[in-house]
Amino acid sequence: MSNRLKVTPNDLSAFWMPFTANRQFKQAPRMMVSAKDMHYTTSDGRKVLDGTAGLWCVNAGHCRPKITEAIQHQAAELDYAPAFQMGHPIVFELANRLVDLAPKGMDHVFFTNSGSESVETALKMAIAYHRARGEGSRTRLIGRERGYHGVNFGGISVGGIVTNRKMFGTLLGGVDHMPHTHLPEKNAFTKGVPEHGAELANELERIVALHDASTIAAVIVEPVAGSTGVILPPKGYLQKLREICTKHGILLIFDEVITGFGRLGTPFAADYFGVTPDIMTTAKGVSNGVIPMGAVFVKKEIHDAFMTGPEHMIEFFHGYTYSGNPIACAAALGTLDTYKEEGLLTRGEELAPYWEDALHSLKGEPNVIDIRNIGLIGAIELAPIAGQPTKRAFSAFVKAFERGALIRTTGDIIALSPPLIITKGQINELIDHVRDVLRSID
Ligand code: PXG
Ligand code: PLP
Repeated sequence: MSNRLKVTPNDLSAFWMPFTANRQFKQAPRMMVSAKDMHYTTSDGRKVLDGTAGLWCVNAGHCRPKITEAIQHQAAELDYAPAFQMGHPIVFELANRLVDLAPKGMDHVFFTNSGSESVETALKMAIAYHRARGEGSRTRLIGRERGYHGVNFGGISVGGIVTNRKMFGTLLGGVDHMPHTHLPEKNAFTKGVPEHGAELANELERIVALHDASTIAAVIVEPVAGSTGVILPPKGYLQKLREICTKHGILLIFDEVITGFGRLGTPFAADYFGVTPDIMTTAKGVSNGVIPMGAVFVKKEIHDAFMTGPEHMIEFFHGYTYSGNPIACAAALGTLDTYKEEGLLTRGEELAPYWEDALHSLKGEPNVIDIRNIGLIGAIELAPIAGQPTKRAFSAFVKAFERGALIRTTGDIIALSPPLIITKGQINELIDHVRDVLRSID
């Protein structure tokens, strides 16, 4: 066992790594072998401060005892039960706990195993909901430029990241996109939610006028876009989207895969902005990233629209072998217990002002052209090296890792999203690492 943990394998070829420059990585691998709270330990025995909560998911920090124990206990008690036409107690317990935490009116939850699956589930639910109500013409889906909704076909179709779409053919038909809300010329270096750009929500009215509301099922947006480099909604923008959707009978889906479970200092972004969607997709923080899990929250009216027809009939022909897997449920319950005991779902609110000041202290460092923040999310946008986009930020990522901090880069943007247990001292440490790195790279 210890051998397996400590040694870097000498053949890395079999594993085709996701979203990775495989050939480059395999020449100089970066390997984590253990983790505790705010730190990873690398295969060469170095401690690395986790500035990204893994991939925006380890909100309670690493290897937390409640979660570990819950998984161990469940694995020995009930490892798996069929998900279709069968149940087991803790999946119902978890659903109740989640619904209690969710914005008012989101009374039902459907389990998946990832954010991508949550998105597919939500899109299918939206189309099927309208059909169940006798409005089968509502099939169009509206996403947004620069949106990230996972990697499955529905998600990349409504998504707006060109590299994630262009290799994969014609995608889903009947999809349109609103413009993104990144306006650096007006909003650069804004602290928190930007002032300018709420009027971009009116683009939805233009799209509705073009296609007619009777053909549109749903609009899906990330309340705060994470993966594309942290794009915030301008003041009033989400409220406007909500109003337009309500006016035209279009469902509003918030993709809260990143913003869910405390990232903004509230349980969900819906709470932060005071805007309740009709469907909310989550994953990541629901189980602290420890066991794959996703959860789609829906309003009662949507759920109830399916509960018609003969009672012996399946109401929604959709689900995954691992929907509500018992060990994933145990991990999620252990996670919710940890969040509750330590007040983690609102800790970001207390820390946000400190986080904001620390991040914005990087203004003026070499190549920094914008800094954005909200809750415990931060982004530092760098000017690209001429003709070599992404290279500067990637050098920063590698340098930071070598120095002892895990950061994340997308394009030429550094994104930070530490576990919600981070201390002020560790915030300083993380920002100091970034500062030193920015001063040391080309
Ligand atoms: N929706 C949103 C808003 C996401 O951020 C997904 C869906 C897909 O979730 P899964 O579990 O299928 O990966 C995501 C995932 C990054 C990064 O570094 C972001 C994600 C995943 C991996 C890396 O920005 N977001
Ligand atoms: N492919 C095949 C051949 C299957 O039998 C199944 C499930 O039974 C799936 C895909 C879907 O797998 P999952 O339910 O884990 O998404």
